[in-house]
Amino acid sequence: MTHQPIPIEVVLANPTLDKKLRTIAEKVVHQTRLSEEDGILLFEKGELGFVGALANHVRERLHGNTVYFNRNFHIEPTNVCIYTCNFCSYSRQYKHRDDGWELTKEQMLNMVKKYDDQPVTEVHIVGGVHPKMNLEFFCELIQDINTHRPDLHIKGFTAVELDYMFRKAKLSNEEGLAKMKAAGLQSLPGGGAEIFHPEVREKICADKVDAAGWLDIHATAHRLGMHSNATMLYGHIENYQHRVDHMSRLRNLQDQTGGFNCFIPLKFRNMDNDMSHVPEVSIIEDMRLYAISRIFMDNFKNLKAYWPMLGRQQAQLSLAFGVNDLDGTIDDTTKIYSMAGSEEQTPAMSTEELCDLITAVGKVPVERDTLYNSIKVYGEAVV
Ligand code: V47
Ligand code: SF4
Repeated sequence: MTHQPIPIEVVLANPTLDKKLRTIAEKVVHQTRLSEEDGILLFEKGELGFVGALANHVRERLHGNTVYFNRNFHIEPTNVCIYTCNFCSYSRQYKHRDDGWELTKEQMLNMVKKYDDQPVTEVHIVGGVHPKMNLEFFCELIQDINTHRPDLHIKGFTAVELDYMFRKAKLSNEEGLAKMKAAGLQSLPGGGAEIFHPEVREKICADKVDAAGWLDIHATAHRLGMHSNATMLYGHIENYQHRVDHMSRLRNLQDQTGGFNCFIPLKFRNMDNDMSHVPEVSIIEDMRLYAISRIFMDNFKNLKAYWPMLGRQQAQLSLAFGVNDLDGTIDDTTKIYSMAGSEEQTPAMSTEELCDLITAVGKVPVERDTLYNSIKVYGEAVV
């Protein structure tokens, strides 16, 4: 069974299709950029089947049947954090640091050495903002990893972590990033973006870097020849306007730099945090969000579903709603989602399992590197 969404021609042949939605569908066929109003209308009126058909059309034009995954592992240096984001289930304040963890450089290097015989291509390093883990500490860590295993792509540190490290070192974003690049940092992950709009940001993560600061760090990294990802934390107190505003700011920066590799919507999970009273959104809303972001973010080549957060089955379903990348860690020890209530309590999936999940819905798994160069095509889709 291929679970193919409705072809866009069938959608357009429906004589009762809403006039404004028809205009949007025609724009998608003609590859005309959607306005922010179009994006909001899709959230307000676009039914799952409709947005899925449009998103699948875009996905097939860009990627055919390919679904990417990569082999990486995560290092989380600490969960001690000076910030107090209300949605975070993972961090511990500095005064309660005995309840959290802080890894030494040696411990982190040993984690890298554990993968010496394995064909991983990337290490992803992200954690809390610890007041004592500074720029010098992380530059040394990156240098040591790079010396030990130069073929490993080092993707690390959200704009939130970098902003703090650079301010503490009294360096500009450009000076700080240049130092980290010289040490061996190659890409930035997409975390810390949350929702850019101040109406929401001030309520959920008031004390960390604001939208302008986040965007400036990514723009500067792109100028220095580095690539990065972008995320959006959705499904809490934001409304459709806030989502579209967020995606629009990212789309504008991508127009200027072309430095983003992918967009990763992150579903808010509500266990054990200060927003536990906020209900999680339904799977239908998740899939509509993926589809609309695929349609709206026309200059982002890749849309990633991060399965440890979404869950395996929903991640598989997302492949019919615009997603073309499952991240796909082989041994993911990340705690940020398991502590927030994701059903993936021990998020580890073998390459075989991941490929089966992809071929079962008629797609072709392709291992990629961090920059989306294909490494290996894994067989044909089961149709
Ligand atoms: O910025 C925190 C999110 C992000 C919760 O670039 C939560 O390849 C849901 O950005 N519910 C960090 N989400 C992780 C991240 C990431 C993950 C995987 C791949 C990449 C990449 C980046 O995690 C934070 C925040 O948006 N987060 N708490 C929560 N309760
Ligand atoms: Fe700290 Fe990141 Fe958690 Fe915010 S989301 S409290 S910055 S670890």
